[in-house]
Amino acid sequence: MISIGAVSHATGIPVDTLRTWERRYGFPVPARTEGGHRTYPASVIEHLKLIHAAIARGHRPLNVVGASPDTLRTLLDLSDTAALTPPAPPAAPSVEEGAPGEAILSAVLEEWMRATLHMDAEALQRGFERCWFRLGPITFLHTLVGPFLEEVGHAWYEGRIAVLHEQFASIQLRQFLSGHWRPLSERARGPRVICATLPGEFHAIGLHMTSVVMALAGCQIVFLGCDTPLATIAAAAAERGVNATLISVSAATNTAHAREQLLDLLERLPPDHSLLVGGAGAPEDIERTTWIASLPELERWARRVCMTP
Ligand code: B12
Repeated sequence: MISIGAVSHATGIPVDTLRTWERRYGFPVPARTEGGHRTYPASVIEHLKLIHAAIARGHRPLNVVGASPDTLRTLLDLSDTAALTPPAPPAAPSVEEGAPGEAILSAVLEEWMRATLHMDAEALQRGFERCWFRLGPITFLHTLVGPFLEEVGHAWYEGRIAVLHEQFASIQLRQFLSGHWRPLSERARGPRVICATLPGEFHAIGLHMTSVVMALAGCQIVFLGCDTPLATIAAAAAERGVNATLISVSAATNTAHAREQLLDLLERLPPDHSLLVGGAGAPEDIERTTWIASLPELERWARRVCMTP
């Protein structure tokens, strides 16, 4: 076990930064000596060096502090060998944090569609991971995941892919997104929020996307998933420390029917419990319910509640 000073010396990361990361991202977590001083296993040094290298290549601490050594190694490899997509037109912007250009987007979507058609899980996961780190989670969700699923839907409609490909892409995305929000949620210390869809609703990806946004802001996710009976949601909401419920309603759901279900749910929830709804089929004007129009708006809501003591 080594001291914080020794870790700082070996990695080049200032002591204050190590303390800030611990507070903000829950990593690195020290043991304490009898005198209360931080002490770390020697293995943390290699891990921190990988994080340091990722930040030096332009990745944001939010995205890399606490990522596993394997993920970081993959990321660094990819940063070094670049080549996100097949050769882009010379004037195309490179994929950096922020909104990527049209040419890059269509090349990425093409690459993901190819992996879907070949049912190549490894290539698809690698493609997701690379863009997640390069664009940052919110831009990744906003500019790539939605258009990808739309393209999957079109391709199926036009007979370019079969139902099994659509299912394959959807499972891969759910796996990828939950692989990211679960560790964030485990480290989070903000309010506990239930995430569910109403009975009869089987579209889960919107729910995983909202879970990513909330876990990133610091909320703890209580994931009940799709097609959840109202009684189950109400029972979870009555648990100690559960402050809010988020319901995702897809375009496939009839809005009037969702309204009836939500009114029924409201009757069953504790009086001081917050109910949030969103998604293309969500009703906008139910009393005592907060309708949220978009993922960036949800991010603002989550950051606000996480900052409220
Ligand atoms: C994958 C998929 C399925 C899978 C779902 C697998 C799974 N476990 O998730 C399966 C095969 C189960 C399925 C079934 C059906 N589907 Co479907 N499905 C899709 C597909 C391809 C992707 C859906 C998806 O995940 N979208 C991803 C996210 C990005 O979109 P989203 O859910 O709208 O969420 C976005 C926002 O609304 C927001 N959001 C979502 N929730 C929340 C919550 C909050 C609080 C906030 C702030 C934001 C937010 O976040 C996302 C960011 O943009 C779409 C095509 C498409 N273009 O979306 C069709 C689609 C949604 N399905 C459709 C239909 C019709 C059906 C079925 C009725 C088909 C049938 N005849 O059986 C059934 C209904 C099942 C049911 N009862 O729920 C239609 C709906 C059309 C419509 N307007 O009515 C679509 C659009 C396809 C189409 N073009 O026809 N489907």
